[in-house]
Amino acid sequence: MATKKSAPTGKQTASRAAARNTDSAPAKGPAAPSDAATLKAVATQDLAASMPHNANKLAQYGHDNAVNPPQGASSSPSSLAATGSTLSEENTGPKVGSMAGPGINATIESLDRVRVDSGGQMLTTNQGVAIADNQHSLKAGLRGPALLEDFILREKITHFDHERIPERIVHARGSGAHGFFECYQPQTAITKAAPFKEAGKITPVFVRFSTVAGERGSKDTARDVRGFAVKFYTDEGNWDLVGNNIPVFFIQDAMKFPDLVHAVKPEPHHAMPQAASAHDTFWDFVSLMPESTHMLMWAMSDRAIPRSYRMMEGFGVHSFRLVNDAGESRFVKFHWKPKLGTHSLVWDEAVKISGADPDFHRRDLWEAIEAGEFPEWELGFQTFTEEESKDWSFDILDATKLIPEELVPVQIVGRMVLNRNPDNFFAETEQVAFCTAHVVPGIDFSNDPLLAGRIHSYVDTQLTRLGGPNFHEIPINAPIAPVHNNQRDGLHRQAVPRGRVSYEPNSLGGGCPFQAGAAKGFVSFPAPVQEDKVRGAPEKFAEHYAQARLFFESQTPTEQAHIAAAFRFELSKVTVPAIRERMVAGLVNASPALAAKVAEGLGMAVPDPLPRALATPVTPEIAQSPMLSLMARPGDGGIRTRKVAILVANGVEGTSIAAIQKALLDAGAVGRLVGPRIGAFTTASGDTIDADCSMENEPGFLFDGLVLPDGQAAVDALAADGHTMEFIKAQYRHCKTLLVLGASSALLAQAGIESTLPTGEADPGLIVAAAGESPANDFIAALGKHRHPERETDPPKV
Ligand code: HDE
Repeated sequence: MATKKSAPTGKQTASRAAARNTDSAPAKGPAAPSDAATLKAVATQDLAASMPHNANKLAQYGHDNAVNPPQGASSSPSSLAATGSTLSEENTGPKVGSMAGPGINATIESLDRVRVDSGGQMLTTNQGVAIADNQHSLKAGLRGPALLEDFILREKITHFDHERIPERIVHARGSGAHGFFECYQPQTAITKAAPFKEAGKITPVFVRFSTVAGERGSKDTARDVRGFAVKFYTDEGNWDLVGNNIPVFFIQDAMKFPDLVHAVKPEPHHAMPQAASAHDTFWDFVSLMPESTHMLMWAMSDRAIPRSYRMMEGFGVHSFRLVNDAGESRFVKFHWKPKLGTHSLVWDEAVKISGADPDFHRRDLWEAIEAGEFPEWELGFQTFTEEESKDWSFDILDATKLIPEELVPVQIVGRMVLNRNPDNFFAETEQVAFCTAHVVPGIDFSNDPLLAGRIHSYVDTQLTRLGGPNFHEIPINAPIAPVHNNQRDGLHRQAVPRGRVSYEPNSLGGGCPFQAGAAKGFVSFPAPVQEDKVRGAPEKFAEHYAQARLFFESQTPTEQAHIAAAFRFELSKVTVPAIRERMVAGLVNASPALAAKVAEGLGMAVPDPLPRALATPVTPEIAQSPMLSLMARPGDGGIRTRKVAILVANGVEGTSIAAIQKALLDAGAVGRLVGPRIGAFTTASGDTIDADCSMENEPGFLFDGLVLPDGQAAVDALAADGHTMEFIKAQYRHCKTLLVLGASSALLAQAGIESTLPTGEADPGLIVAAAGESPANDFIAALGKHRHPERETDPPKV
């Protein structure tokens, strides 16, 4: 039934007409709302009028404001209509969803929003149109030409054509995982940073480990620095701790980074070698950059060939600042300490693994997480003041120097657990964008000139790599803290901001979003700056060798031997003798003993030392730092996640094999049955066992330990297969643990392996058991040592 409306008065009609205009309005707005449009006009007028002047402006000057900015003035509208974009904003539907509540930015809600599960679903185009036939192009007749009209084919091929994005210029090869950081004790006395506010506080993280030099498809086990980048999704914004597994760096100033990277990357004329520093241009550059010597010691040590991402330390490298609520600041160096201890490969092993399994580290991380063996690190702070650091022999702004743990102990503040593999490598691991500029209140920068360049570089590089300025909205990069600002538009924009205000100050948005002020917002620590504008480096940066020596002299003899062998290998690959000579001349300044060893290995005389930039050597605070040795952190001696090969063939003595496999599984290790081929084998007692890998598809150096079985027929079969000898020799040469059961001691003899060490003492990694003995416990204990370097000779005997 139609209702009769009363005729509008002239005044109402005028104000309603005015409220429907977008280009002019009378001197006075409507006095009272009579419909939605006038309500919006009234509310807008009231909101603008509630800010008769810019209250923020009055307090914007002077030092006090600079260090303690106030929160911005804001006012709330009487109706959300005042700040909305449209009158119809409250219309909801499956496409537009329901209107975001005040202050909510739906683009940063749970990733479920963007997760896709195609289970039980039919194929569609990107427009959601169901595809009837995914096998054929559209043609004029069964044997006729393909038609341009085929939008389904063109959409599919066009998308495919653009499926690759530029790889990272450095750290292209990497693997990632989700997890959390848990704070042990509040650190509020030294920092107000969100993750450290309460005991037990959980902050989600995403971590990406990487190599530096190789391209995206390169091998995992290259000799290289490893990236260790952690994105903390804190409730006060994202904090990225973009570190490495080595606490120092090659260069002191960002100005030299492109030179360093050009030198280490494949040489520009023939694009070789891939993922390797063992070539002319790298050694040419670093031998001309004596500040690199310390980092080279680390890069030539076994730190550069980790056994697993799970078994390496991480370091923030630069000095950063912590700032507390009272505005007080201390410097800090960040450390990640792996619960499994620090363990590495040996070079011969790394080279071989790179052929058999270039994804060795990616696979290891993935498998451990899928198996519920969640990798874990503890986070430590080394904190110190400017005053304390003044007298140190090195400058804390120099990223080629570390602070020995014996000088400033590391305080453990929490732990990080990685407990979830990404659902999709590209969407998460490839698209994640770390940036040293991503800090939160409570964390700040030092004036390290290397760090300054990084603060710029990371966002800049993503603009090309991720295709524009909105990469922060890609789900893996989006913070869980709400995002509200007046940045707008750009390629691939996801957020749909409400209203017409995209500037500040404003009154039409009630002043929102308003500046947070010092109480909640990020305020740079007001470190005084009062010097000449110069391009230069401080005096202490001229010292290049003291910490290289400290590092070398803090290593065990085996580690020192590996460093010398790595220099020998790398420099032997250099084709220009003058470069080799220059490099060894630099090493003389760091360690004459090391230089002599390297020179001997290269068949050259020890050259005169390079001239030093600093004539008088400094006296370092300490001469040895045992914590710099990989051996300082053996882990708990357990064998969880270690992989052990148990060789099998027809006629194998099955009972002892089953007992060992069970004992290994009970201890958290993975014992795999490896046969001359995969598939079923018959044991001596007629049972069937199944080999799930073969000596061909999983060679010996992929395993942490080896069990040689009892059973004469099996031993005979294995003895006749050349792979068996390679298997045994690789295990032995790489100082791993071998368990030799019963009849298989003949295989040891065939491989030319002595049952004792070169010294004549018993080999702790070689457990030989007579038939019927059950030496599982001895084997597991020896395996827990990871390696038995006592066995090692250079060159290897086997
Ligand atoms: Fe990086 N570095 N870097 N770097 N870096 C990049 O950023 C750069 C440096 C590190 O898993 C790039 O997103 C400059 C030190 C890691 O995605 C780029 C300088 C340390 C990762 C960049 C340095 C690092 C990168 C390439 C000298 C250890 C991988 C792609 C001033 C503290 C992060 C990207 C990931 C990646 C620049 C030196 C660690 C080009 C200019 C020192 C772990 O922006």
